[in-house]
Amino acid sequence: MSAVAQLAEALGRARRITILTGAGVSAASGVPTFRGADGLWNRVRASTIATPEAFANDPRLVWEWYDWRRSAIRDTDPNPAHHILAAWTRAHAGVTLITQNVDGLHERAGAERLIRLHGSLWHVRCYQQCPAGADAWRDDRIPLPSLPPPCPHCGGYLRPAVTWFGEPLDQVNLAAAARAAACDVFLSVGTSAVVHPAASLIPLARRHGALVAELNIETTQAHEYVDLTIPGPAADTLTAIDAAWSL
Ligand code: BJW
Repeated sequence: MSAVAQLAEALGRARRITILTGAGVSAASGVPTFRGADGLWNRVRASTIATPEAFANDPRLVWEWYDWRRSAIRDTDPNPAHHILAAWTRAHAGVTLITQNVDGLHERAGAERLIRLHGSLWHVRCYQQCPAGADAWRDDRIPLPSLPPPCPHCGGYLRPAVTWFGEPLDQVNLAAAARAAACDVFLSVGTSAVVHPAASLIPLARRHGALVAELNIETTQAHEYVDLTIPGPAADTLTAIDAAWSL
């Protein structure tokens, strides 16, 4: 039996299904991944852009980079991978989608029960964590009026509401993701599985007894925890699984 057929059969039997996505899911929409030959971290060093220290050192430079990404992503659309995953969340109450992506494409495809582990490019919060500005809110203006944009509450700086290296993930979201790892089938889709704690969900699911499948164009560091590897672009593989799974 093919890996797609095996997975479709397991999905058909499963009560709880959890799907972890990464940048590879948005690649077909034209959103660059982070690692690999054309990855963002090949163009800029993560330490100079995606850390609290980088922002403290040069908030304008960091905001210019986020402003550029926001304007590039604004013109992209969800691809079949986003649409199929969103349809699964709507059709099956046991499906939970966990994403590391900050691009908003799962939301635009209409995903339900979405856990955003690394925040959102389309949200901001007060860098100084003033009482009124500490919780993130949506601000999708492009371009922003000035860089760095001012906090409307205290006049300090706003920052993108994303999770940088060295910052803790939102604990409520992380706890929800860890609970969702206790599932029957766990899919890891389009992530290199190198960034923790997101990548730790894969072995966690395995410890809970889930069948773990990886959908990726390459083998990743998670391969030792994976029961089924389905190579190929996420949009194609998910289309094949969707056709084989009588949901
Ligand atoms: C396709 C495809 C197609 C292409 N179809 N597939 C344990 C061990 C080691 C290190 C650590 C650890 N725990 C913590 C750390 C440190 C660190 C970390 O993980 N470092 C490692 C890199 C070594 N983690 C952190 O710092 C995290 N914070 C933390 O742990 O805090 C602890 C703490 C507690 C208390 C106080 C203080 C601290 C935070 C991590 C934040 C990550 N942030 C980023 C940037 C977000 C904002 C932004 O976008 O600007 O998140 S980095 C970047 O990597 C982004 C992504 O979400 C994340 C994951 O990347 P992803 O999605 O996997 O993309 P790629 O590019 O890596 O892979 C793409 C994949 O797609 C590839 O496999 C391709 O083959 C595939 N692909 N096309 C299918 N068409």
